[in-house]
Amino acid sequence: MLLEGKTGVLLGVANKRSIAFACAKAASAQGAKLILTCQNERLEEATHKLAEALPGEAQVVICDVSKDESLDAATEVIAGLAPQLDFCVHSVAFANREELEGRFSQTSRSGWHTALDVSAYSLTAVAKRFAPLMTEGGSLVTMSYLGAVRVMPNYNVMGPAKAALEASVRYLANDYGPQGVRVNAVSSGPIRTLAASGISGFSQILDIAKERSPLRRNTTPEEVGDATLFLLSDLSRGVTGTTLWVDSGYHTMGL
Ligand code: IMJ
Repeated sequence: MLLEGKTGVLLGVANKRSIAFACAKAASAQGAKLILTCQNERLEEATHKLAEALPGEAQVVICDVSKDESLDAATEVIAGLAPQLDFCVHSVAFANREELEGRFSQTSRSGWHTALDVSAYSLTAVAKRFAPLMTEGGSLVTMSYLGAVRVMPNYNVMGPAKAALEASVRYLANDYGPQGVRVNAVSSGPIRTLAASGISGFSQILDIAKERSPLRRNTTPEEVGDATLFLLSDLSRGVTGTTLWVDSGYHTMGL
């Protein structure tokens, strides 16, 4: 029971296939008390159903990471639900659909703003509110992708967004380290989730990852959940400010 007696918040549980839900399952199975967030009231019931599917206790709180007022309200509710917070999984990203095709060089100012705001700034927005609740130390984990450091077809503005996210992990780790709050990212291999739906060429990307990665298989949500569990637990107490690759080793190959 690696997370016995601990309470954590998970942002980005959209459905059963979500990486955040795999993290929730892994954490819940290790005794954690969970708080799942959803963007608005419209998604509340579906999120409750997901919470009920977990082995342990899980509550639902509305939190739209693109709105300071929503983040403030959610923080207040969370502070009331738990005497203290121990961990948070940030598994949120969004870019306008039209930015995820064609040439990166054609990115619009508003497309850049939306992608960087929702996918990168939101980590800092969450950290500044939740870290003060982590009075006995804590662990914050976010999700990244190879597109942060290499060019991936159609990933476009999400590349700079994930690069900013990974840089933010380092700066947040430095800010919150003295109070025992660790901040890390998991860089997952491609997985067919809602965030990959309708992305042109995604099947080919999965095939290539499987063919060329050292482990010769695709990444599963369970693998990401278990690596995240490690980063959330005290097993990783000496680890902060880093990106952990969970991609069958794909990133290490030259060709
Ligand atoms: C997303 C776009 C292009 C290529 C992609 C992805 N590859 C992978 C993803 C190769 C693995 C999924 N990924 C890592 C993401 O970060 C996805 C972010 C995303 C997805 C959507 C789809 C629906 C939408 N906006 C989005 N914004 C961000 O409207």
